[in-house]
Amino acid sequence: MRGNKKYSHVIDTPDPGKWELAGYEASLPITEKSNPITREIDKADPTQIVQLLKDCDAEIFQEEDEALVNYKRLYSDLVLKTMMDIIGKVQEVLKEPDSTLIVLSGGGASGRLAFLMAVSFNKLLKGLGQPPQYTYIIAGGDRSLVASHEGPEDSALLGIADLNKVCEGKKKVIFFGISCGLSAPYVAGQLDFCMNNLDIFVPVLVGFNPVSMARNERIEDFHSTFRQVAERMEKLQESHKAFVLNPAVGPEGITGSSRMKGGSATKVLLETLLLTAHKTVSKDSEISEKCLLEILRTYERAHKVTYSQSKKIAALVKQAGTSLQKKAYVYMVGWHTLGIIAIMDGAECIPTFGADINDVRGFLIGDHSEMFNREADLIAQGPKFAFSEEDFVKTILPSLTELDTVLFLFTVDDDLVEVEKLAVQVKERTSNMQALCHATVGQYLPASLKKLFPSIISIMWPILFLEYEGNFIQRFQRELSTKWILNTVSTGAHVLKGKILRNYMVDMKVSNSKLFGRAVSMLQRFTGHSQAKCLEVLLQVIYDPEPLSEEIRAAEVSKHIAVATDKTKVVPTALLCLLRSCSVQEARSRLDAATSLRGALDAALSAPGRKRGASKSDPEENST
Ligand code: F1P
Repeated sequence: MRGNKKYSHVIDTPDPGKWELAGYEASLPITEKSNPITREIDKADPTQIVQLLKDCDAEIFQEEDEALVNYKRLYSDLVLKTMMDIIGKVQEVLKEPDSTLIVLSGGGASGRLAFLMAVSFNKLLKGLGQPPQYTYIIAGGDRSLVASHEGPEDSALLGIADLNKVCEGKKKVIFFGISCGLSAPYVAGQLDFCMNNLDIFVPVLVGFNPVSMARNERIEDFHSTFRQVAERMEKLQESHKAFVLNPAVGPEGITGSSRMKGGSATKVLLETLLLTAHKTVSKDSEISEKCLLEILRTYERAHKVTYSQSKKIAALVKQAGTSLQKKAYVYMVGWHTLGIIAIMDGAECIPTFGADINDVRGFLIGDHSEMFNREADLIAQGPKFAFSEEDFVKTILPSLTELDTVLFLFTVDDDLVEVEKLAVQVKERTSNMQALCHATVGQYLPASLKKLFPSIISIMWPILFLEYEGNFIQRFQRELSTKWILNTVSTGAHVLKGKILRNYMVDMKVSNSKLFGRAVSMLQRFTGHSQAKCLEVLLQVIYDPEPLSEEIRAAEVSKHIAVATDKTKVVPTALLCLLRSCSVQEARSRLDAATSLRGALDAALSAPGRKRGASKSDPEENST
């Protein structure tokens, strides 16, 4: 451990990782690098999986090391200073509620977090008797909140149109565009639009790569790349007209899975910033670094408190993994915002692990009126968009079996009679029930509820005597803690099911341009073949049984994605074709016959006669 840390940390923040060294996977942005910590997560047991992901999460709080490449980190002076500058802008808007708006926007997990935070801060305002001042935008609209829908985040023009709609008639708007990888065209378009209308907008880009690593690929319906937009933002930051908030938090435990650390760090950064703005406005006090640090430390504390339950989390990983291995399901029912975290986690398993809709699925118990922009897009729209208590009771409960796992997520302040009622109903169908319960020291669960669950992860939080805004810290901690546990459980369960190779999401869905690029890069890394060859084979698999024509080869990536989105096992099939020099058909039948996808791919990687370079244990050497 380094001796000269600037702040007294709550958790032992790790030493700098190998990924920080200058040459490490140099061609990849941080958010797409593979994390050296989890290189062998595919072979880990549940206890090890929890430990590895805990260590990855701790990197969020790691300090900048000037002796190394010198990435900005969460606690870097520059980041704290940017946060304070943005807080100043947010304060101005909070003081003038008429015709002003704070917009949070993103695609996929980032859009769902935008939703969660808009809901939270409007609730905070409501408690003060003030009207809502926040809104969210998610690529693809409200349906993307509960279902996997990555395609719309590829359109910059759609982003601009959606932004225009919510900002109509507003005189001042703070716009937070979240894209963990500094990559989503949808967000790039919106930020660019804001910069063209600086009389109204203060744009803030939130993500976790340096601007020099922002995506530089052409955007099909736009004139600039994400990087060009981000560079323009950086220039405008000099005159405080735009801001880039982009500390490095290290590569994800599962390569590219920005729902994990990226999502958590988004929550930590923005909640800290917005809460400080509210606190200072209501107390009419100065913004201070001390105030920011105090809140950031509470999130560090949440990491420590959460992972003190590692043993029980590991048991849950094992149980969820067993359900998935037996082709059964993992349902998570969460009260209030914990339900939003559950829905988020389930929806993200679909693109990340090529999971089926019910494999891991979340439901929101409790009132959801006033949460959504267009609730009508979700209610009674069919099984794909089911998310509520009513949906769970009507459609899932009757079909539950002994092989399924049901996880209850609640706090002791929720309606425990209601929790018990649902738990009794679930228990009639499966004994595989688990609970994650948050309590404050001195609060206890009623014995009748306790005895319904074979095991409960009970997280005890210290009593905080705080003023009104400060109480939200407790709520945010519980949410983040739940997010960390659910991310670990769903990731761990899919690792146990054999969906991960080394630390790569080999069975991901090829459902947008970022994911298409990731698929090609993954094929190159594992096979050592050229980009052109990997692209060719990927297209063969996507279009199979149609042979590749020159017209297909020349088509825009969006066309390939439209065809690939609904197909399964695209990347593993392409990988097997390349590794075994076999046809698409043969690769498919091999995968269909295999008990574990990882097993089939691993066997191909270590087959005798395979070219060296393809199966190197050190992916760094094999970097593209
Ligand atoms: C947005 C996102 C991710 C999702 C998947 C596709 O990423 O939707 O949330 O898990 O990777 O992209 P970003 O714009 O926040 O980088």
